[in-house]
Amino acid sequence: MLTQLRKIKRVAKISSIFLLRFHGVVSEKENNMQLDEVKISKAIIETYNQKLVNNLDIDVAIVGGGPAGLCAGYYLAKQGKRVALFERKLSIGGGMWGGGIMFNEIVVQFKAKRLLDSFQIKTKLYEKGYYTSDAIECVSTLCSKAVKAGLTIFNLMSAEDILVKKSRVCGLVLNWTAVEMAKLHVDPITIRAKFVIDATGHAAEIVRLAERKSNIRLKTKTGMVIGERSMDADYAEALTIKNSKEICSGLYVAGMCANASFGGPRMGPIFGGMLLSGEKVARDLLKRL
Ligand code: 48F
Repeated sequence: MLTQLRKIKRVAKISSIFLLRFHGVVSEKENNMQLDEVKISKAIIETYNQKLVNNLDIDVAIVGGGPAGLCAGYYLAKQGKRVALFERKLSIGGGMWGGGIMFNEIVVQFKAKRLLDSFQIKTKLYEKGYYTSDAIECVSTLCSKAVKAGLTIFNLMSAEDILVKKSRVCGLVLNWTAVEMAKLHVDPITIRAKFVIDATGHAAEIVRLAERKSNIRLKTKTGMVIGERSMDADYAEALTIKNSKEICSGLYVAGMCANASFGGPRMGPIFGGMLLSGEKVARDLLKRL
């Protein structure tokens, strides 16, 4: 028995030495390799292509990579849902980078502090009920956590239209932002999603498309986009969360878009409502997916 154990130990030792040496040889070979420019291009094209193809038919498509969209994406992806976010700009983060008047600090209220804590984003108590956080840490951490949870982000892509079947929003019509900016006559592509989230901020672009191009009656008081009201931070923060819901079949609103659609006020550089709104929409959708 003892000799058998010794034999097993010796075999394990020899194979681990062999594996280490083999790995060493391979990594040394890799280290000394010449880079091929065409291979670099091929790697990018093929990998991106696969990423895009994998996201043509998904559970949730989010438009807008501000705090609300990122937060919704994080919670959905964390539960294993197939979710992609499309952002018009090169950078993700929407209006969060600039804090208030380009002073890159944001304020969150007590109710939302738990979210920043859960993302391990540092907060500082300013005064009872008011916490500040570094805007750069917020955006970069939120983005990193969301991607690591499984959210696929496509930047530089704009949703120029929606896919509608029998008055239900069931996908997005997408084009490169560069095409949009240059006003080139290039047709877009379409993706299908069980649900779409409009997280486009003040502009509420996707909801407006549903109303204007498909004559869809929205679940607002007027059946149409009511439009954002002037500043009232406390009321607006509470209302954002209440307004974050399905606005017409297949389409949810989150973040500032929710208030712009339902006629709530703006709130300025306090971001708790945006994060809580993303969390709420994700929670509601998880019950339906
Ligand atoms: O504006 P934004 O940050 O929206 P949010 O998540 O947060 C609002 C706050 O930033 C702030 C506020 C806080 O109190 O009031 O304004 O509701 O992010 C919206 C993102 O959507 C992108 C846009 O570039 C921005 O990054 N976006 C807008 N329309 C489209 C789009 C579109 N059609 N396609 C793709 N992205």
